[in-house]
Amino acid sequence: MLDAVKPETPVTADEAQTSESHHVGPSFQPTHPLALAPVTSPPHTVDGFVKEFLAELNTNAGVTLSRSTVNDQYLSLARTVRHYLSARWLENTRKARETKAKMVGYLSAEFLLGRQLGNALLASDLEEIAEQALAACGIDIATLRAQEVEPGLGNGGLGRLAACFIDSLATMGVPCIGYGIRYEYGIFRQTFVDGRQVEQPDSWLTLGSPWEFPHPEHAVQVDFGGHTETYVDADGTSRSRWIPAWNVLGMPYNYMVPGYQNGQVNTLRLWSAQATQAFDLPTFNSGDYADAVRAQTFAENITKVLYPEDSTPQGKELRLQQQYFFVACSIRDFLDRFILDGDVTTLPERVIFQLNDTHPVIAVPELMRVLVDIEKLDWDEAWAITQKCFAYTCHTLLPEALEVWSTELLGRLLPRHLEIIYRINDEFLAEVRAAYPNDELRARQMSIIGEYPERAVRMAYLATVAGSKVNGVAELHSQLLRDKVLHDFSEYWPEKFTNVTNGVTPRRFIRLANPGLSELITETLGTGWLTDLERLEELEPYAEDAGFRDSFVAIKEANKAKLYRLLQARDGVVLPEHHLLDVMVKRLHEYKRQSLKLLHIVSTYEQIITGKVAADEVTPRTFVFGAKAAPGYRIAKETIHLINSVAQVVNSDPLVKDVLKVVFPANYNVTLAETLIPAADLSEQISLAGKEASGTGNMKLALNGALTIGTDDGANVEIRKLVGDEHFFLFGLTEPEVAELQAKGYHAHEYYESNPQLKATLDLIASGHFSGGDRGLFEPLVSNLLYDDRFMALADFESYLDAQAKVDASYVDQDAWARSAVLNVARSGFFSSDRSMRDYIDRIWHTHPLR
Ligand code: 26W
Repeated sequence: MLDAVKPETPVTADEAQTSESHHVGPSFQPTHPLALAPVTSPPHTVDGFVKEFLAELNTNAGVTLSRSTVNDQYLSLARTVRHYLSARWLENTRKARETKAKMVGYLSAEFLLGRQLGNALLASDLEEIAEQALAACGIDIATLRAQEVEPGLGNGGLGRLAACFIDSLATMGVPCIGYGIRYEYGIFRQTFVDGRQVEQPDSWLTLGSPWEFPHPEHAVQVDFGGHTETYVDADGTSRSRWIPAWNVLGMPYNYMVPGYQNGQVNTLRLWSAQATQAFDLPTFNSGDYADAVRAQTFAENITKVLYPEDSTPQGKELRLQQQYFFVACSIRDFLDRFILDGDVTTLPERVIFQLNDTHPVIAVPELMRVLVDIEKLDWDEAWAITQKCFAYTCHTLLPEALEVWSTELLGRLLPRHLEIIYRINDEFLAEVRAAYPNDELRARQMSIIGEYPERAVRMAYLATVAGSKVNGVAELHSQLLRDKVLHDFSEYWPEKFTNVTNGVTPRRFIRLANPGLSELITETLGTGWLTDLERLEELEPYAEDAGFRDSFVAIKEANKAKLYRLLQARDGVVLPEHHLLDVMVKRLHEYKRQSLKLLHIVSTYEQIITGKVAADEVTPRTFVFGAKAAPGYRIAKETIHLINSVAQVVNSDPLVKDVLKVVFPANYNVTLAETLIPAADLSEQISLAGKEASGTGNMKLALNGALTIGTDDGANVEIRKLVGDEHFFLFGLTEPEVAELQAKGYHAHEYYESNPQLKATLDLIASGHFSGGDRGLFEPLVSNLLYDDRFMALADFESYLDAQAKVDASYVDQDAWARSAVLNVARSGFFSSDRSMRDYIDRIWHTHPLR
């Protein structure tokens, strides 16, 4: 059946390669003065903007202002802002190509971009002009901002980090192309039905996407399936070639990545799949209409939807198709558009491809295939080039999150790539055996090919063998990669392993999300801090300034009020003022321990309703959750259900007298984060030590003046070191203590037995108190904590509650709290993604800004 739909075997992608043929070529002699003039951007004036906007509305949207819809106006506004950036964009790309600058090729299956309009207006310094121009047209720009649908082309941390990184590289003027996938449907929209997560498709493209530039003329053909054969070529060399069974076309869509008011604009190129031959006329004429378009549907499926898992790969064939598709397009595209003289041996001087986790690692055998099979380089020369062109960032510590692809599936989908991986492994193991003679166990341990439970390619090992550098995303994480996850490799290649602690872009997560705080900082320090964030340390003395603290607190209160207005408008939730805002926003995962947060809430509630403490003795708190669960992750979805059920009971229990509120706004995404994070007082970073690679929400919250309660995990360790122990609520087992307890054998039930408050808390949940008396509903979750508790929530319960008691006590002294909050901001400048980029450039990429 399947074979029928696969298009006939055309020439291979490489033979069909369309190189520069579509450019106008040498005979192109423009004469008109305008055609010779450099591309300019429109006048940076209100009138200039009005003129561009109305032209867009009338000529592009084809409507008059008076008849235009909000969406017409939004699309026209977006396109108008594009005009102001495109001149610089074209100039940048030209300069990068002509100066043969070394570029960063950031390969990522996810880019969680967030809304584009605000950032584009900021980057092009058009905020005021646009607001005035639209007001002059009778339009409130806020209405148009709200019209934008955010491109949810990512799951969480990894995808958002990629977006922060390309923003920083553009702002630093470093030439970079982000390469990824243009999913037709991004991360699902989360709704709650009776407190349970229900996923809705994310049709983000329905109303058009004004920020993308399709370039069908740069389409790339990508092959799949088939078999390989060896042959002897003209000069007697035995070679292999791939005879693919089917192919699709990769359509590129360019997105601008504007630097912050520096005239630099980099490119994000996202690929969308479509059938090489969209429509099969003979089949159609034979009356089988469905069959005639099946190829198109089949091809489009490849980039139809983002896989919503962010830790447990499902090993689905379509996922591998997605990974190979965007990687093959990207490598072909880079060679076509930047290696103009066709001399691929110069590639290492022209690009460093950063592998954003294992998802794009199939790029390694793909480049080898192109260099050996197409460019006819010999293996060793090709391998030397490949090793210089790649570097690998690992973003996880969970063994189950490390991708492996069965040789059965790889051999079927990408037969030539499997051959190449086998050869890479053979040559590598020969080296290992030479270095560790008669230590076959080590060779088997380090082999890229694993044998159990099935023969499979270990993508993290392939990335480590091929990459020039391997880095973790926080000091503790990178140390654990060296000591545990990739120990054999770091022992063999110590110099290959490094660390680059994550960062976040201050443009989006301070300037755009928290304009009040930004103004206060600029009033105090002047401008410049937004691209040199460690200047925030100059705020330290102001922590002692009561006036400054008052302004700081007033801004926090205003941000809270803005959040409350949003939650009331969105979900009809009315929240009491003057509550400590306790925020836990991140993907729902057991290792992140939303369950421990829940135990704290239920324990506090239990003490009030049982009279152990009087409601008015408790520091009034509003607990805010934001979290999506992977649709197939049962325990995560049950935890969401329990959180919503606890919220319902606590929020309506008169005994609690409003001192506790629990809210869980659905569909946590970048846009909601931009309103939530500036309002937070307390940042919950409570993962089991040794499980969270870094975290980036922790950085955003600290930079917006929230105090952190957290374990010594991921980047929390570096946040605590910089802000100071007295301004951080540390608790819990350390990573070595966790390892020791795991080795000794951890029995969660013992903690339940030995801690009466923990017992009372779990018993209350088990009693059905939050499920209308139905004891069975949350029994699986309770027994999972009592008898499994893989992430030791019960072991850290007591220490966590002690830390929360310290939080309660500290918050009473609002001024001392404000002082700590100011110092958190002042001492968190290190967590700018600009600093991360400087580290990547110094330790891994060795590129530099465009001169
Ligand atoms: C389905 C397979 C899969 C496996 C892992 C999909 C996505 C992943 C990502 C690596 C998960 C992820 O987002 N990791 C997070 O990366 C952030 C950026 O470095 C870190 O700050 C977080 O600690 C880490 O969990």
